[in-house]
Formats: sequence, C-alpha cells, structure tokens
Amino acid sequence: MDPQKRGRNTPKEFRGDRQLISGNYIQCGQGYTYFQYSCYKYGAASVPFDKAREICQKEGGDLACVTTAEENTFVGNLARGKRSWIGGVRSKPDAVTTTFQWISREPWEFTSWRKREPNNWGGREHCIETNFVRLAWWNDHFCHKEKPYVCEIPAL
Ligand SMILES: [Ca+2]
Ligand SMILES: [Ca+2]
Repeated sequence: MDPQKRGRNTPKEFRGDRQLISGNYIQCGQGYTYFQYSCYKYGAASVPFDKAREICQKEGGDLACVTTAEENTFVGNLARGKRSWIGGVRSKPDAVTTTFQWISREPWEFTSWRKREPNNWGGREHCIETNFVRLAWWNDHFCHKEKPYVCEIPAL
C-alpha cells in the first residue's frame, strides 16, 4: 500500500491493545488499553486507595496519573463514569495543606476539580477520585473508602 495513503487512513491514537509508533508495535498487557504512550486498565472491584496501588504495582504500573485534559477524559470513560481512584494524593496529609501531587512525581499542572473541591472534609480527605458528580471531575476523598480504580503503565 502507498505509505502516505496508509498514514492517512490510520488513526494516530485508537482504543486497542496494540499501537504502531515509529514503526514499532507497542503491546499492552491483558486487559489493558493503549492511549497516548501508556497502557490503562479499569479495575471494577472496589478497594481502598492503597490496595488499588498495590494491585497496579503488581502489574508493573501504578494508579493513573492524569496530566492532560485528553488523558482525563479517556480515564473517566475507561472507568465507565464510575467514581474511581486515580494516582493523586495530598502532598502533606494534614488539615491545612491544599497542594496535591502525582504518585509518579510528574508535575502537578492540569486539574479537574469539581466545584468546591478539594474541600478536605474533616481534614481527612487525602486521595483523589475521578468521575465525582460528572465524568472526569475530581474530588479529594477518604483513602480508606472502597472504589474501583484505573491503573496506568507507561508504554515507552
Ligand atoms: Ca498519565
Ligand atoms: Ca472532597
């Protein structure tokens, strides 16, 4: 096939477990979906934040760290709009610290808080969930609460 034509007909990103990047296929593991240089999995079983991390780490990743609007929408949809853990935590778990960080240590830039969040209810909401009230809106919540979660494994 004419390479230019093939290029035109091949979407740059697509939802699938395999993606062609610079002539090499990136293969995501079982149950994982490719999106913009990472593989993602939705875990439907509700677990506390730390347990969700443990499960993701066992598979070679961690909870998804959501650094762009595109990734945020993708992760929200992957979690089927259900309230789910992502990899954000309060920088210092006390009642007054209002800053957050990604467990991957990626820069904290993009955010998608729901109105009046993060509110650190009772001074004890130190973990971030997505799909709060609306698709891909975030809330700080009690880390011991059991929720589904989204894992991310960098694919490059
Ligand atoms: Ca990410
Ligand atoms: Ca909150």
